[in-house]
Amino acid sequence: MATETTLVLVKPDGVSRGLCGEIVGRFERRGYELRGARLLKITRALAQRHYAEHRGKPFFGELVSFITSGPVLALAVRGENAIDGVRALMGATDPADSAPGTIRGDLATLLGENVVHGSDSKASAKRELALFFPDGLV
Ligand code: DAT
Ligand code: MG
Repeated sequence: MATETTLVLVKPDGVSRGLCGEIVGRFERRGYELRGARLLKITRALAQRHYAEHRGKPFFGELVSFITSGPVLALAVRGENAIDGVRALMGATDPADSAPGTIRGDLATLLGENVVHGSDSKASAKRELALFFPDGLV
């Protein structure tokens, strides 16, 4: 176990539904610390870089369209074992499989509109934090 920082995005559906406070509150109540926060509209170029691992998959176009459809809230979230811990609070990728009590299990029903993104490994967190917080201060 170690102190880690991870990237969270409240996706456009979460921002437009007014869920930022609810989602940030869950991370804060668990004991994680906010180290950075930015509300921004992602460009197509940034979306394609962020989701580079999914390039070529059938849903890639939809994914890029959705994540660029409105503002997102990008968060740098820090704490003990934060990368896996944040993913656990988020729940399974498909809200149909997300347990009640998780963010997706409580707040989403659709795979394509699943409210949050969280980095899935140390390497992803480093890469994704650099995309959204390029000044390196988080
Ligand atoms: P996660 O967001 O849990 O890390 P992922 O990285 O596998 O999941 O996929 C990124 C996003 O792409 C996911 O949040 C929702 C969407 N997605 C994943 N698989 C999909 C599929 N089979 N059809 C449509 N959208 C999908
Ligand atoms: Mg992922």
